[in-house]
Amino acid sequence: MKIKEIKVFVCCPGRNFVTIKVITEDATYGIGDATVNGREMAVVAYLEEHVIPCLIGKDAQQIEDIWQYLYKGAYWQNGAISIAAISAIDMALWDIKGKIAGLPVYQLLGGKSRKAVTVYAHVNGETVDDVLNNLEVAIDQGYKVARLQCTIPGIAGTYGTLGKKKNYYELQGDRPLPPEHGWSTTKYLNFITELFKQARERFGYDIELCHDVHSRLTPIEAVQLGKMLEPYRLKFLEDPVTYENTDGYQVIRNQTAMPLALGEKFNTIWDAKPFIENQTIDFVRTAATHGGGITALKKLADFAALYHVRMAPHGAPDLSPICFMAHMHLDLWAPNFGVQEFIGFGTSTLNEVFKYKAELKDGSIHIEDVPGIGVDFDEAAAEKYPYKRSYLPVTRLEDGTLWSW
Ligand code: CS2
Ligand code: MG
Repeated sequence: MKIKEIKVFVCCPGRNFVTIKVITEDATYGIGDATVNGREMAVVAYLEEHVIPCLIGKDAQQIEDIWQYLYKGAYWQNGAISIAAISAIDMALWDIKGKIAGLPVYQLLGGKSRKAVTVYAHVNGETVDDVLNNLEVAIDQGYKVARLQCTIPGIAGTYGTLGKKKNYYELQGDRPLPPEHGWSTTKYLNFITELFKQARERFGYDIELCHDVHSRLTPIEAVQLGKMLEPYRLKFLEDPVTYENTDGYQVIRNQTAMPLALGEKFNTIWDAKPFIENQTIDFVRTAATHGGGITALKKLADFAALYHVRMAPHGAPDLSPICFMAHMHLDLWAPNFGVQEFIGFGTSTLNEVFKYKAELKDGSIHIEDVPGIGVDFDEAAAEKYPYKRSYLPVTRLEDGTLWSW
């Protein structure tokens, strides 16, 4: 079954998304997500100039060979831009294979290991009371796991909270240049324990809690934080330290019992390898769009399982519903699935462009048995929402030093 055409779309139904559609000679098609937040057009150029011309006429059924061809064959193996392109092609080919087989992708991976996919909700606010009131709402809605983030007193624009916005999908339409946010590790460490202390006092230990540090600490500061939060038994602390510092995680690991999650920025299984084989992390956060698609994530899950590391795929709003649904299949299959990040089903605008069926019940997502990945992309609707250049913020310390956002 030969590939006849591959189309690339960039649209902004609230957020910018890069979507591809692979069409075969017999008019079967599959879709994939190639979004790299803030660098969308670089992926488009990579796809149009360097990927698509090489794939026309190739057999759409040979997913593994096409993956190797785009990865090894490029000579320049990794990097966020090229991997997003490979990931999108890979997803689209799994979608096609599912459609040909008449089976949902999780069946092609080996079938279901569980009934539904447990997700963690984003719970945030401007004050501890705000966050805890929102946590009460989440618990009432049936969530079993929640990520708590709070504005830190005295720091402008703290990561992970919504500020004046009501919905995550509003966050990126108005940032044609990167806004600048502040950071102070001292203010953060002086405050953050209170959030989890009060959460446990008010809600007890049945609700599982996570927290994302967004790579803003040094390893020894992360040790301090880990020890401070140990009594509140988090499910995981995410990205305490930037992932380039592999040994830094050993420092944290050796000194606190805090479970660690890492990997939303990993591009390959090789990025994850040292953290997994040295058992310095507990959850690996790699997304299908940024880590090599379904083919690569299946290998990553199998490798992680050998070391009791569980999958907790990234589920931010800058990953499109195609990636979200690809994760549903992987999460249903992976024997070592942990938890899936979830920020809601999005706005009516988003759902006008991406059509899929998934339902949230008791803190878990259930999907319907449809062939392939189970998402459709409405080209005409997408045209109504053209790309808008938009950036993540950058962070500076109080003295002006550039820091990790
Ligand atoms: C975050 C993301 O969801 C998360 O855990 O770290 O929101 C991240 O900031 C964005 O995906 C960056 O594009
Ligand atoms: Mg994160």
